[in-house]
Amino acid sequence: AEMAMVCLTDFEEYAKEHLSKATWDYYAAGADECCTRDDNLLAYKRIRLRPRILRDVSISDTRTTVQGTEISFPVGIAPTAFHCLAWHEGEMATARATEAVNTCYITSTYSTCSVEEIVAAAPNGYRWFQLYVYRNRKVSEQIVHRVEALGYKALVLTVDVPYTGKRRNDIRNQFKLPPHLKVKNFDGVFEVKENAGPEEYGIPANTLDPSISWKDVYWLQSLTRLPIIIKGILTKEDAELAVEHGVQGIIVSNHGGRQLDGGPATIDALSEIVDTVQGRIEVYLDGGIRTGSDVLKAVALGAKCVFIGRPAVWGLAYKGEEGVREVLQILNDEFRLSMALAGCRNVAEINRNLIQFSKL
Ligand code: HOC
Repeated sequence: AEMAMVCLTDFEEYAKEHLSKATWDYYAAGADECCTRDDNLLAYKRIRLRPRILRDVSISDTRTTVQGTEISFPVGIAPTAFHCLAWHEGEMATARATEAVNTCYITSTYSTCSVEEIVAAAPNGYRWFQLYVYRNRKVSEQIVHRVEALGYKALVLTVDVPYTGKRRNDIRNQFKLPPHLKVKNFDGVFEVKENAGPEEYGIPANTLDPSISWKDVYWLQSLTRLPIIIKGILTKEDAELAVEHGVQGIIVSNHGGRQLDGGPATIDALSEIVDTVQGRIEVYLDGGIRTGSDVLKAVALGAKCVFIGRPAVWGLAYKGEEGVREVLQILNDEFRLSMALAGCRNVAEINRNLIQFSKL
């Protein structure tokens, strides 16, 4: 009999059983001892809620907005690489699922379908594009113009990969993108090094620019009129700099714990950032979301929206588009239920009063 999927970890179990070991290890990877990766989840379990009662929760509305666009609930898809490793239609399936559910899909630079294929697969989807800055700025420039012309609605500048984190199992497995898959967005653009180091995954090597700095935000602004959202901020100091540099949003992220091990869980870093930003720009978060009550806690602490990375990949591994839809649907159902049980009828009613600070 088919296994009934009840919660997100059911998809994790399925993916672990069905993906190749090297693929599973790549997606599961955290840096070094995986302290930060694991703390992303555990931190939610330390937070307790203060539910309100007798507030007529017969009708509940999970809709919200990001950058002025309505989405069905405050959960989108974080950028993760190489979706064709998990499902043959790869990012096209992810795009269709997010279009069907009406939420935001942040397409990874390292997609195994091109941005043109992704947009054609789900023409009405709401999408942002995750951007890295390359040593060869022309490469970044070209992709910015391409995604702008394709109707992407924001650029998510990822700033926490001056170098790739040390992921032990990837090194042991000598993980590489298999030869039948390509980083389609850059087909023919990068030279693929013959003997790329393990940290380069056999894909465009020697390309990310470790010298990027705040002035590159101005460079990016000079290229595009799209909103710029910085992904990878974990401190109030950098949040303030982001606001001062005129960006439109921040994603509090530690790259799923795959970069600096020992950094904070994102939910623990969120409050100082929200306090600093004071509503001047939107603050989002990714990392460790596994249940609807995790979403509720993050929104209560000031995240306008959260993004799921690995759970979407598990959904893909389970059943492609349908699997990703199921993951989002389960999370939506759980969020709606947690909201109601906490006495909130809509997202606007979720605030810090829901959090029991004496427990923190
Ligand atoms: C060329 C190296 O986001 C991950 C990716 C890291 C991208 C590095 C690519 O696996 O977390």
